[in-house]
Amino acid sequence: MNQIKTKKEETLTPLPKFVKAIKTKRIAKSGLILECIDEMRQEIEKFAKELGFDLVGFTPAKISVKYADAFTKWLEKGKEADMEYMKKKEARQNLRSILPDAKTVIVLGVNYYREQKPLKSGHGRIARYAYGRDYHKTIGKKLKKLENYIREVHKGKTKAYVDTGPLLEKALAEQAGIGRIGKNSCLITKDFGSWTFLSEIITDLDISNKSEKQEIFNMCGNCKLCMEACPTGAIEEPGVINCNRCISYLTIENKEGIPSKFVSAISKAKTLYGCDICQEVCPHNKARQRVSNQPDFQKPIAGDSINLEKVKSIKTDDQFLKIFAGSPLMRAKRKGLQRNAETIAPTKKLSQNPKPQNINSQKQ
Ligand code: B12
Ligand code: SF4
Ligand code: SF4
Repeated sequence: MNQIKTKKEETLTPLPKFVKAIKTKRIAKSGLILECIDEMRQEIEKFAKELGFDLVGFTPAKISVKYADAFTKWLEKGKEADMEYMKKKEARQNLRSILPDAKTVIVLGVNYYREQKPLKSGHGRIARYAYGRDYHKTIGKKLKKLENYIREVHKGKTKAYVDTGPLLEKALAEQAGIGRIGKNSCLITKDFGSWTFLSEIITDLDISNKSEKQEIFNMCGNCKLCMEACPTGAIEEPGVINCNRCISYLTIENKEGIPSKFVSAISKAKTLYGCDICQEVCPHNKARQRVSNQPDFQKPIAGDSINLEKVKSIKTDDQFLKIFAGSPLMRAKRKGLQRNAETIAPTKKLSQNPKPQNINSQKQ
């Protein structure tokens, strides 16, 4: 790597131009001459912000034992429901199984908060994250540009994810000082609350803030508002979600019917796709949320609610695709979204054995 050189190497490899231009930093303690790491971090952060990332943090590419253990326990108790992809343990606990020389994870946050209009009668609520274009696509594009920059300018290897790989994203974000995990299990940031998408670039550049202390704000304390507000009791312990009970899982990932014990809660909450309840009640969010200025998130596809009868009336998958192409709602497919609409507002069925009418008695 060209940014770290021992005294011996100093005369051997000429520094590339961009490095020469940067002020050199010497850290005598380790015996190594560490050059321009701070500046490199600053440059990456600056470019990331130009691309529209709101938050940037750096952490060593090693997941702390406390997160790895919590994840193992969560799996052992079957809290992942039917999400088979959550069982990939190896990569979540060892980032070097993804990128063998991994040294640093650059964690990036994007604010997606938006206000919602009061829910109209006959409508179902869409979680805020799914208002417009799918964030995997919009953030994925930004990540590509940042990866290219890191590869070309800083000669680093990279591997990027936005909810697309086997990473413990919230744990990495907490390690990188982007925010703290609350009892609702969401990563709550200082600047935007938990209305923040996370993404990461794993790199072989050794540029993490190893010595920097994370600024910690007072988290949950005695508050339990999210646990009390959850309509299905899915936050079973502080920071632990049982997906089998979570409306977000039940209305998005779940491929089966909605279990009857949750029908009344979903019908009452009118959550057609996803669920924001445990974030809406959080005092940290109330104090920090700011409407997102990301151009990509301004244009509605699903919007903040949908008429339930309209959802039910979609006849074919092609029709569904025409309405929701590019939206996160594609994940539930027509079948899933219509199941959710039926759960909130069951279609009145005609009696299966209608009484035969006496033709003679019919009024003319
Ligand atoms: C699986 C998954 C889900 C599942 C399970 C959610 C969950 N909490 O695990 C379901 C489908 C329910 C779901 C729902 C939602 N999701 Co989701 N989901 C994921 C995914 C793919 C993996 C999460 C995971 O690894 N879970 C396993 C458990 C073990 O991990 P964990 O919650 O991180 O647990 C840690 C902490 O609880 C902590 N911990 C352990 N003990 C204790 C004790 C205390 C006291 C505390 C405070 C913490 C703590 O250590 C654990 C290990 O890391 C991530 C993307 C990713 N690759 O990380 C997105 C992700 C977490 N989801 C996201 C979003 C936006 C949502 C929803 C808001 C969507 C919606 N509106 O419907 C909801 C929120 C529901 C909620 N309260 O969590 C965002 C969260 C962003 C943020 N700022 O937190 C992520 C990061 C996607 C992204 N790239 O932006 N999701
Ligand atoms: S997303 Fe909804 S159902 Fe899931 S834990 Fe939060 S409040 Fe409960
Ligand atoms: S609602 Fe209260 S307990 Fe839940 S995450 Fe927010 S501060 Fe923590």
